[in-house]
Amino acid sequence: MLKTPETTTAGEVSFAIHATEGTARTGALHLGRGSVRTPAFMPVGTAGTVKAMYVDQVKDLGADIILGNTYHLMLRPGAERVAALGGLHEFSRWQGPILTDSGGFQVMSLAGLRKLDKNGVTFRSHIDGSHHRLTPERSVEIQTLLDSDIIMQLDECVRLPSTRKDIERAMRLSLDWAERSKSAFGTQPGKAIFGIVQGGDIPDLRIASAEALSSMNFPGYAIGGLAVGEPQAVMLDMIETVEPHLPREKPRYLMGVGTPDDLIESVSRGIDMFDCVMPTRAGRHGLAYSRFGKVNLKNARHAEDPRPLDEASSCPAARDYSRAYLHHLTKANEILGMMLLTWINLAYYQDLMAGMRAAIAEGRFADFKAKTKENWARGDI
Ligand code: PRF
Repeated sequence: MLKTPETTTAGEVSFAIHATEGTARTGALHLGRGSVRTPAFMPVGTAGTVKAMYVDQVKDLGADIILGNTYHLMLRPGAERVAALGGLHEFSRWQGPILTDSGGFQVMSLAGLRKLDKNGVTFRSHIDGSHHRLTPERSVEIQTLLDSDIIMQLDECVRLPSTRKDIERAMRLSLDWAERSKSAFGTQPGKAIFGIVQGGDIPDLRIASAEALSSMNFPGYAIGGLAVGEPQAVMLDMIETVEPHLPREKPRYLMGVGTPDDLIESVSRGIDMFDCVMPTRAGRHGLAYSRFGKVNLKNARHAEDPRPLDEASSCPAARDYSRAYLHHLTKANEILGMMLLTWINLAYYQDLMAGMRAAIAEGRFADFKAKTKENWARGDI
């Protein structure tokens, strides 16, 4: 375990590693708007809201930072409108740091009729079919208008499996866009821009991407292009491949990941930040994440069960309501069912991160990981 703090500074932004165990690290990313304890899970607030949650609830769960999406917010209500209304923090009442994704990934998964060229991507809105264009510069401009605290470079993510040719082309394009994004960002005190490693499931392309980005000296690095169709083992292999080629004194963010098991395995391999729709989306579909693994509240076995989901949870919704009631709300498609399960799931995710942070700080992460996985394997009782 490393005890000497390592700190890097970029403007007013700094990242301090407080302790390590193997490749796992715990520390804090300091931004103008506040600090993010790492490893961190960022709840997804795509359209300026973490769906079915009040901002105070999100904060009280221990989330230090949330995520917003360039793609959704540029289409509705529009970045200029959000800026005129005081920025995304003022608009949504979330006062802590916000990381915004750059839009390219959402264009690829949501927009209609996309056309990619070396300068950007043109697409049609999934909402009303209107035409829009994102370039690296425009993406940074939108994220700046939103008043984002961590801006992501525009990149191109290819789904897996793909050919080496397609993966390499997207990786090289993303490197070019990394430079353009960084120039467009300039210097913004208290804020950061992250570069994104691409390269699919091909080790030498991953390494080339990580090394080229490292030489651009970003305040933080994301690993993109994973959890896009490949098995978990491949994703973990790619993290292991990339990790030694990223500066250890900078934060690393694994984009769009994942299950609780993905989080614990990725933290083991040196990841500091995550975001994923899983806990919030699952909560709106009757699924709960818990100490015992994933529980489907729609299942008829819960219909007459008076017990709470988990009497030992930190979340009142998991302790105070019966499984039978959660089952009923879910079956009846009630709004409260979505609210309670989203709350339960985000609480579980935040508690898992807090557990990992404490375990790394105290040199017992290996034990924490083994026990947590044992509980998941034992399943719901
Ligand atoms: N790039 C960006 N956002 C993303 C991804 C990516 O590769 C992923 C892949 N898991 C999720 N979100 N910009």
